[in-house]
This record gives sequence, structure tokens and C-alpha cells, in this order.
Amino acid sequence: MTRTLVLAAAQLGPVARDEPKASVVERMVGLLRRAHRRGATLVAFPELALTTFFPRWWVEPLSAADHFYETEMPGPATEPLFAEAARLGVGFSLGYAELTPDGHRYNTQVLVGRDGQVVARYRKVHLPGHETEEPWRPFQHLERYYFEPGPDGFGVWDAFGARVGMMICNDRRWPESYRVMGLAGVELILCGYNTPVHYPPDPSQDALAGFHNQLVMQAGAYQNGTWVVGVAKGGVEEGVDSVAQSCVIAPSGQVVAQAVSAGDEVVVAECDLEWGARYKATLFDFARYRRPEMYAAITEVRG
Ligand code: CDV
Repeated sequence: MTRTLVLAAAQLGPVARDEPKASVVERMVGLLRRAHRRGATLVAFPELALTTFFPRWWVEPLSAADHFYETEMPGPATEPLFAEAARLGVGFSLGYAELTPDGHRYNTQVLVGRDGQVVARYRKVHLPGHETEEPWRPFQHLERYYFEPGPDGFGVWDAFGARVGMMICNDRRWPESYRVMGLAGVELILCGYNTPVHYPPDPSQDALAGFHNQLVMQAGAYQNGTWVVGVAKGGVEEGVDSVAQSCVIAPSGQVVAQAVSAGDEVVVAECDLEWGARYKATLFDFARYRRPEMYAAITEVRG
């Protein structure tokens, strides 16, 4: 039996602080159509795709940033994307800032089926950065001010003929993210990101930003026998350069398709969903070879 999924990473270039959501959605609809023309039935968009990466600024009170959040999905801004995707019969994943009716704020990604219905919602588990303004930084990374850690953990859903999981940006650096989904039989992980090239706490990492981006996703794919799609909001956004390098990684750990620009770009790959089973049934036969009784520290000790 063969199961093939043609998927696309729809990379976005910079989104200015004053760019209206309607304009970003128009860009996304353009990318969706390009992906569809190239045969894709699933399109992955980046983290916080609808706006600039607003955690780079401190604003007080927090409610002054409410316009960056979505209170419904789909909502007025995103309806055109949902409508065009359903018309084309293309599903997608979309990262956005979520403000719930009871006032919770999450860094969220939804998975939308080919009929335009939301299939799954994931709220970012690992929130990087800091909680309060740190004036010494050239730009802020205030995810821990703007969002609460996702309370639901990592899910894996049956969709697009596959076992699909989601993670967001910093999650991709943590092996636990992949492993929890690997244990649930994940075959495809969709990961949107915004990654500044400059890392103020340790600038010696700057030159390695692209290397680390690929390193973690390739390792996670291989060690769990899963496809991984990494999709960036890249380029110089409000003066901050961010890693682009959107890519599709096979269960072998090989990068099979990659963006060549730091702007709006569609990267397409034909994915054999049976490929992962080869790893899961041999070298990474979890049931046969794992020793969970030896790994207790992973859940008992935080750091
Ligand atoms: N949006 C992110 O989660 N960014 C982090 C940066 C701050 C290191 C990342 O892991 O890419």
C-alpha cells in the first residue's frame, strides 16, 4: 500500500507592524493558490502568521496588544483564507495569537481540513524569552509576557490520511516534543517558526542559527521516523533578521525540499507516508528497544 501526501511549506517574508491582517491574508491566499497549482493538498503556514512578531516589543497594559490576537478562528480576518482553501480543497495549518473568551492568551496553531473545518488546535508548550521588559536587549522576546504555556500538551490527529502532529517554533529544539508525538505514532509534524538570527543572551550562537534550525528538526524526524515540515516567517522584519530556511524533512532525516529565499515562497514535497514505518519497525522499534524505566528523570526532574 502506498500513501502519498503532497504538502507545501508556505514561507512568509516579513510582516510590518502596521500591515493590516487583510493584506497578510491576501499574501497567504496567493501562496495557497501557488501550492494548489503544484499539487499540494496540505499547506503549512508559520507561527503568528497574521501579524508581525509582536513579542519583540513591550507594551503596557497587555490589553493594548489585543488587536494582534484572534478571538475566533475563523474570524473576520481569516475567513477569506478558509473560504479559498475550502474552494480549492486544500487543507492548511496556521499559527496565530489566540485570546480565549475567558481571557487566556496562547501561541496557537490550528489544522484545517480540506473542507475548511478546524480538525485540531495546538497551543505552544515551550515559551522562550522573558516575562518583563529587558532594556539591554536590542529587541525584546516577550513570549512569556504575551502568552501562557499551552496546557494541553502535544496531540496527534488522524487527518490527511496520516497521523499528524503540531509544534511551534521553540518546541522544535526539545527532543521531548517529538518523542511524545512519536509514541503516539506521528507520521507528519507541522512546525511554524519565527527565529531571530541574533540571540542576545549568547551572540556566539548567531552564526549557528541556520545550522541549529535544521539540526533539531532533522534529528527529531529521524529519531521518531516522521516527516517534519518547518515553515518560517523569515527575513528582516522591523529591523530584526529571522531565519528563513523553510524545509520538508523525511523520516530518514534528509531535507528533501527547502526555501531558497527569505521572502514569500512555496516549497512543495511529495511525501511517502509509509516511509516512517521502516524506521519505526526496525532501528526505532520503540516497543522492543526503548527502556522507559531508565528515563524517569525526564519527567521527574525539570532542569
Ligand atoms: N518564536 C520562538 O520560539 N523563537 C525562539 C527563539 C527565541 C530562540 C526559537 O526557538 O526559535
